[in-house]
Amino acid sequence: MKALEGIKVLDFTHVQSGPTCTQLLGWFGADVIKVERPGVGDATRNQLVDVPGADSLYFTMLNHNKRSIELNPKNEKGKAVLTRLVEECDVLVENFAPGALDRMGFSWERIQEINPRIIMASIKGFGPGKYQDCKVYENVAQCAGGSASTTGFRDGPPLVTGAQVGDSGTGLHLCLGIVTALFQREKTGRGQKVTTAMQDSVLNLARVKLRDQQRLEKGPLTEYSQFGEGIPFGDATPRAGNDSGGGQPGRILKCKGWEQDPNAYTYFIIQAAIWDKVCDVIGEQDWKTKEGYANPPERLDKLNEIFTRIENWTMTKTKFEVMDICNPHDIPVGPILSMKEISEDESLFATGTLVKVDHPVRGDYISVGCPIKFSDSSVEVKRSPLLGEHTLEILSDVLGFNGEELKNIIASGAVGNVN
Ligand code: CAO
Repeated sequence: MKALEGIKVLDFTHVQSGPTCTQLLGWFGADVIKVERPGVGDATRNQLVDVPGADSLYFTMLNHNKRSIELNPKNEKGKAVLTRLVEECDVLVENFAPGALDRMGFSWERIQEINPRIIMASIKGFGPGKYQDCKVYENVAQCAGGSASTTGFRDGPPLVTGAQVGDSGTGLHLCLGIVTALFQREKTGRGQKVTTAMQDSVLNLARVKLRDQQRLEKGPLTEYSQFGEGIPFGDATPRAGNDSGGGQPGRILKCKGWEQDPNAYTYFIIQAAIWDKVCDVIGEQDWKTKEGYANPPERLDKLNEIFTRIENWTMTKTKFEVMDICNPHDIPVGPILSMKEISEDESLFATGTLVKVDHPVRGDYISVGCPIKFSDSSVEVKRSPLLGEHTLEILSDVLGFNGEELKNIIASGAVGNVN
């Protein structure tokens, strides 16, 4: 059995944020019906193309476990089909620019009128306010949500991160909102509107930096390297380089081979509880008792010296040797893994976190599977649909159109070319 078996999702999403959400619902067992513009489809099908003629990895990796119907709701017959889909589905998910769904004639009021049990879930860039009408992409959200201003080094510009906290992060938030609303519907019988703004989701993920903003009003942030270096703080949470956010000194240090390999680095944390072990490992036993080194607060102005010494040691080991030596002592370290190393990690394939998927046009490719594991709900990763691959079966099997009615819908051009 799959957790969301029996739940039908009208997936009106495109690009990354919305598809991340509906892909999760598909993995959880919902029947996800992706509505795409006839002949065009989700723009990502043709973005960053690596195999000419095939759907891009951008699309295939975000649209597993979905069926695709081509449908233009701006056409009269298309409107009728979309109305039937709204009647039939439990959830509608969309991430159009603000106002686009209303312009199609499907406002929240109209959708509720058609199906009072439906949950309508939307992603927008910003919540209500002066930016509510803006179109927003990943990096804009990272900047507006406080991530960029707190990422990077103090003496460099703000940085965006590789993890797609704006798009995929918002999709995750929305997915949680949807299953929560489904849970509430079990008791009330009513649907509701669920909205997530990308700015809000990024801010939620950057909440420790808002914590620091308020701490800063009470005094300097002593765990930031900047404090130990005697550099005064401004009035906003600064960028902290690779300092650890939890208050324990930590840095990224070079490992053996760093001169050739851009990822020959390890993260290294020196918690108070394992200080003696760190001293043993690097051969500085006297630091355990030496004045200025023995106690954490005394070490704050010596972190550059201490980490340089630790790095002299890590540079004699590979990042994996550092892990092997430090882990038995509970010294928190972590190798900086490249995407190449990750994509070749058999243990990730064994858990289903990485999966090999076959695709009729592009052939085999690697994708990230469901990162959430259930003990009593199986997750099967299926390939993404071709554009309009399921138009006919959705029209007939899900919506019950047949005979003349079906012919008229197809002839109207509302559903693209149906073979
Ligand atoms: N048939 C016919 N028309 C369709 C259609 C279909 N199946 N699906 C969408 N359209 C139309 C929309 O109705 C809209 O038309 P109007 O503007 O004339 O009303 C048009 O396609 C464009 O939609 P859009 O404005 O959403 O798309 P865009 O490419 O211009 O903008 C994006 C993309 C992502 C910036 C915008 O959708 C947005 O801000 N979304 C919310 C935030 C978000 O999710 N951002 C993350 C994107 S991932 O980085």
